[in-house]
Amino acid sequence: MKEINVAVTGGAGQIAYSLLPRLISSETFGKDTKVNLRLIEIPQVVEKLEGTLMELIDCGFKQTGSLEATDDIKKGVADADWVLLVGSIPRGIVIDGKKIEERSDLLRINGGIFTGQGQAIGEFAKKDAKILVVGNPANTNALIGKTKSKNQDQSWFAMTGLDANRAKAQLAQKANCDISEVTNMTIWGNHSPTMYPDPFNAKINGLSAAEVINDMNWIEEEYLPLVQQRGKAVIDARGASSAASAANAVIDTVKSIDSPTRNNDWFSAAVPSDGSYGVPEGIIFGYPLRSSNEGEIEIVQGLEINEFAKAKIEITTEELLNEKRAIEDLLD
Ligand code: NAX
Repeated sequence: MKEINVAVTGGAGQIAYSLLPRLISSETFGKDTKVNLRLIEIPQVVEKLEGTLMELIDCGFKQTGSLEATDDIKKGVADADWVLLVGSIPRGIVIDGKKIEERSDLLRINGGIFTGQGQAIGEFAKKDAKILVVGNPANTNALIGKTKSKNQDQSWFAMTGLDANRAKAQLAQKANCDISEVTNMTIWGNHSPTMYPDPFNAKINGLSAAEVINDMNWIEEEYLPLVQQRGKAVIDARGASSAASAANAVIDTVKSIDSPTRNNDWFSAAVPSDGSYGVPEGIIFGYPLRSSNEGEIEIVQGLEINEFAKAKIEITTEELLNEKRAIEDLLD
């Protein structure tokens, strides 16, 4: 059997609880790969991971390798092939007597975390490690982590896969078709309510989804806000944020990155912008991506961006540039 080392921060959180069994079974890395798992938590919580480890042992998967828990990020990411940065400080938490409500405060607090994590990953994870940032604000956290890693050979991604799955599901419902018939979904930009889920380049049975649905009013007034605000709607209904669907999207994203993309399709994740589609370099931006047979990730080029899409992409670009300005000093 091959072996792979996977590090997960936020190991005691609710996404991790849904994610971890699926990581150490055959589901994510295949039947012939043993998964060595390192769970990383903050010192106040790390003891709880003993219980999680017991449950993971009790799953009895053949693909499970060594299991460890630590509050030392350097130890946790040492020799990691994949690092899943799920942990972060949520909005609403009280720190030094102050309730953290503002996105700018959240950016700075989490920015501090991703500074240290990026440095540790750059120094101690595998030379060609892949890193997926889930913890919010995911794109800007990834920007900080990548910058601080000072390691050009590692590949950083921020997760927009849950948004893409949500966007596909809504199109399938509206078109009354099977979700497998919906392909080529792109979430442009930020994992935030400014994201742009693209119904023009998405396809239903190979045709533009927007054309198949043929209802611009629905797209503008219902579809986009529904996908953009889906996270909040889940919190309002469930009293807790999306966890099972987020874990599922982590698995989807890792598999999409690790295996060649099917012909004529693509997947969605945020990567360092390279100027494609007029987006300035220096931010982590949601794009349509393909993974080649050799494991190279490329941004799909040449998609038509109409005036409607252009305006939406500008809004989410502007938000990411503003987020970057708010943490610019952390990028030194
Ligand atoms: P939880 O609050 O249940 O768990 C987070 C865990 O992270 C906690 O156990 C905490 O102790 C740990 N943690 C905090 N700082 C850490 C550090 N420095 N090192 C290691 N662990 C640390 O949150 P959960 O519901 O699991 O969500 C995790 C993150 O995912 C949140 O930031 C959330 O906003 C984000 N999400 C991102 C999504 C995406 O599509 N990109 C969707 C789902 C989710 O909202």
